[in-house]
Amino acid sequence: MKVLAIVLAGGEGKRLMPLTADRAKPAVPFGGIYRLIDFVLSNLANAHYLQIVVLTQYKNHSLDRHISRTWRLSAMLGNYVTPVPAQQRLGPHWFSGSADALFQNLNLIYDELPDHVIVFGADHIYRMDPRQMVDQHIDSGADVTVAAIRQPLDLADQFGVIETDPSGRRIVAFKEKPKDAVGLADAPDQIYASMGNYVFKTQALIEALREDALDPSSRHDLGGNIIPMFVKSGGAEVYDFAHNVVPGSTDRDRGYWRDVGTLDAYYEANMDLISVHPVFNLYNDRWPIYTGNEPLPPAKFVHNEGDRIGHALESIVSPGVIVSGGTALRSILSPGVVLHSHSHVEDSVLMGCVKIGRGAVVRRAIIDKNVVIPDGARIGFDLEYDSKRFTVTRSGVVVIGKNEIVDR
Ligand code: ADQ
Repeated sequence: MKVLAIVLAGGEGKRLMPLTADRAKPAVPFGGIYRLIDFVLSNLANAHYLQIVVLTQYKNHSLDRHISRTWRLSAMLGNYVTPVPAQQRLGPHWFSGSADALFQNLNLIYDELPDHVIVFGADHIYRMDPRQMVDQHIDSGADVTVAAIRQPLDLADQFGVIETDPSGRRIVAFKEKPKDAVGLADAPDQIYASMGNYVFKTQALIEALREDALDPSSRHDLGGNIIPMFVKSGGAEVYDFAHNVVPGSTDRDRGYWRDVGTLDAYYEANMDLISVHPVFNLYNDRWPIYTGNEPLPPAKFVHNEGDRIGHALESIVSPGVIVSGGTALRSILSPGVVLHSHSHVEDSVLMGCVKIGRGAVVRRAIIDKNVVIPDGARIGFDLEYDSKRFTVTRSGVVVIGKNEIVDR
């Protein structure tokens, strides 16, 4: 049974601004050393789906570079992860929907002639064994199988919302981001949400994409147009993510899935990594999350001026970090971060090479690459002042964009 995997990585990620100001959403750094796209690619690689095409589009430079440097599978064995940038078409159609991206790249499917095509999104944090979904898809004979998970009703307008027949398997309605969703019969405050991960019979996918391409009223969107077409013809089934079991997982992290579509969700997903018993366990070596970084020296914690030892508690500390007389609490310190003496960082995500000046204090912040926080500065205390110079999220997290100059 031949399977081709296509990862959709062209989303603009407007709601993650400023983190997506000059990088595609799937290239946004996460958890110190990873990028968002590493999670889906690791799930596919661990399942031995090793022919993978990544469709890129928006600001794809750092994404392409990350994929081509890190995701180098054995070409001799016919394995690959290939980034494919969108066609540079002129005019208003340059940014097109996900179905159009697949249609434009049908040649990649013809080249491989797979029996089934996996189409997965690129911006979720989770572990999943996709073989279990593919097995169900093959057994049921469905044209398309859509992975689904229960989510709170008040988030319905961010998801494709699925209704099934009484068997719980056949999809009878699929509404993309509805404003008027109703809760499930057995849990009125929940909906059944599409995870944006699909498995298609190859021929059925090709026919649907061709039909959609001819429809001038279509937005050429998988969730908005293609899946509803399959629902109408009766060929769409649901795969319940709650049944997925990944080797090495525990009761605590089984079923974990985060859509990091907003800055607050991104912040919370980072914080999910750092408790003593994390709800997402990076240390499960039976289903590793792969990534690649520059070789850097080990992290070090040093004494400074004899009165204070640099330390970090309940934190993730990456290679190349120097904590020199400062303290970090419940934080993510990415490669090359430096905390100078008497500085204090808590409940924060510091991306690569952020420098925290002497005596500076940072609370509940996301600070993107290369930002220098000057000596004595205070971030996250006066949110009114912070919101004049930075982005402040609904829940009060201060976000400072890449390379931004910060005054005291
Ligand atoms: P969204 O994520 O809002 O909802 P979309 O913006 O189409 O839908 O993005 C889906 C995936 O496709 C993302 O990984 C994105 O990066 C990528 N993408 C979008 N346009 C692309 C293009 N032209 N080329 C390449 N890649 C592109 C989707 C589904 C919902 C589901 C949620 C789950 O539509 O039904 O509930 O995902 O998060």
